[in-house]
Amino acid sequence: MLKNEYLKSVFETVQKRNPSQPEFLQAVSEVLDSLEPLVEKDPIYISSGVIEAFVEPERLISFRVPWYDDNGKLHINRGFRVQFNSAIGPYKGGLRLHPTVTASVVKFLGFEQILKNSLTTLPMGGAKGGSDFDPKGKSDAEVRRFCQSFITELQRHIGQHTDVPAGDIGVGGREIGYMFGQYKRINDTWEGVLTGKALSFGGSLVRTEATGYGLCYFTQEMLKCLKEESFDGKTVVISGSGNVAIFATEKATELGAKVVALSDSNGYIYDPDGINLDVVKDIKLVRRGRINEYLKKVPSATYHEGCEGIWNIKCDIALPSATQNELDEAAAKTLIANGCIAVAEGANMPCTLEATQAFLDAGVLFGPAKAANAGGVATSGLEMSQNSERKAWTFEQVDARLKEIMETIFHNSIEAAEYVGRPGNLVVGANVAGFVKVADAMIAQGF
Ligand code: NDP
Ligand code: 2IT
Repeated sequence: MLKNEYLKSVFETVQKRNPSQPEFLQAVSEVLDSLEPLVEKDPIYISSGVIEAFVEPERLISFRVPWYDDNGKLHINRGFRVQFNSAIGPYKGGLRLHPTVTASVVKFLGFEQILKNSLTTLPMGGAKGGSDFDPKGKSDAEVRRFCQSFITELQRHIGQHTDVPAGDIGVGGREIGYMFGQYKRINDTWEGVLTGKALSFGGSLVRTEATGYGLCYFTQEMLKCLKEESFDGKTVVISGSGNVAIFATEKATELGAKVVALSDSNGYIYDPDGINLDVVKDIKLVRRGRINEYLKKVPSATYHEGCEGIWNIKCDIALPSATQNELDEAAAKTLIANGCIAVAEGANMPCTLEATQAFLDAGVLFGPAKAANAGGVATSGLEMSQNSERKAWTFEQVDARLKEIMETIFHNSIEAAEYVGRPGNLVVGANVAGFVKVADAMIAQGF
C-alpha cells in the first residue's frame, strides 16, 4: 500500500486513465511501491515530475490486421505496438501472438520492458507489441500471411534506430523470419530491424537459448551470494514448455539440478526421474505438439490436466516461465510449505502481487522477472551490436557476455536495494536500479 501522497496521486491518475487495464495497473502499482523509499531519499524524482511522464507511454499504436485462412475466409485481428520510453535507446521489446493480447497486456509488458532493458546496461528503450491472433492450429501458410499483413502496417513505425521488435509468446524464429522478409521487401533495405533472426541472416548465436540460460545464470548468482547454495542436486519445477522453459531446463540440468515438471496451457507433466529434454524438444520445437505427448515416449511420467497443480510438486527451486499471473498466493504458500528456497521469474509477471509478497515475507529468494529474464533482450542487444558492426560473434563470446550481464543485474539490484534501505529485496532493487538510469536520462533530456 502506497503511503507517499505524491505517488498515491500518480497512481490515482493512472487508474483514472486506464480503468479497465488490470495487468497494466498491477505492473505500475508494484513499481510505484518500490519507488517509495527512493523518492524519500532523492526528492528530485518528485520535484521534476518525471514519474508522471514515466507511467504514460510515449505512443500506443493500434491497427487492423486482415489475413486470409487456407479456405479463403477473411479474418480481422487487432495489432498493437506500445512505444513506451526511448530515453536511453531505440524502443526495444518483443511481439506476442496470443488470443489474450490486449492494450492492457502490451502496456504492462512495455512498462516492465523499460526497466528490464535499463538493467541490461545496454542502450535500449522499452516497447512491446503483438496481436490477439491465435497461432495454435494454424498452417504455416496462414502464419506467414498473418505475419506479412502485420508487418505491412507495423513497418512504418519501426527501424534499426527507431524500434526493434523481437519474439515473445507465439513468436519464434519462423515468425521473425516472415516479418523480416516483409519489412525488407517493403523498405528495400537490409537492416537489423528485428532480433531473434536466423543465423543465416544476421541472427546471434545464443539468442534462442538466452532467456532460459540467463534465468539460470541469474538464479545461480542469487543462490551463491545470498545463500551459499547452487543448482547442484536441487529439484526444480518449471512451468511452460516454450522457448524460456526449454532452455531453462537445459541450463539447470547442466548445472546439476533435476527438473521434474513442465507444463503448457492444458496441463503439466511430472517426471520424478528428471525431464528428458530431447523428447520435449522434439514435441515442442520440431512438431509443435502438446506436452502430454511426453508420455508416449516416457510412460513412467504422469500427466495432469490444468496448469496450477504444478506448484503442488515439492521442489527446491521454482522457475515460473509460462505467462502472467500463473502463480497466485495459494500456490506460493504451498511452495513455501514444501521447503522451496528460491523462485525466479522466467515469464513476465508470473507471480501475483500477493504471491510475490508471500515469498518475500517467508524469506524465499525471489528474482523478479525484469531482472531474472532479462537475458533474452540483453542478447537481442548483442545481436543489434553484431548487426551494426557487420560481424558475428562466437557462441562462447555471446554466452560469456550474457552470463556477465546477468551477474551484473543481480549485483546492481542488490546494491540499489541496499541504497534505499531494503537490503536483499530484489523486487525493490531491480525497480530502483532500472528506474534511476532512465529517469536521470529523461530529466537530462527535459523528458
Ligand atoms: P512460447 O510461446 O515459446 O511458450 C509459451 C509457453 O507458455 C507455452 O508452453 C504455452 O503453452 C504457455 N502459456 C502461454 N500462455 C499461457 C496461458 N495463458 N496459460 C498457461 N500457459 C500458457 O513463449 P516464451 O517461452 O517465449 O515465453 C514465455 C514467457 O516468458 C512469457 O511470459 C514471455 O513474455 C516471457 N519472456 C520471453 C522471452 C523470450 O525471449 N522469448 C524473454 C523474456 C521473457 P501453450 O502452448 O499451451 O500455449
Ligand atoms: O520479454 C522480453 O524481454 C522479450 N520477449 C524479449 C524482447 C527482445 O527484444 O528480445
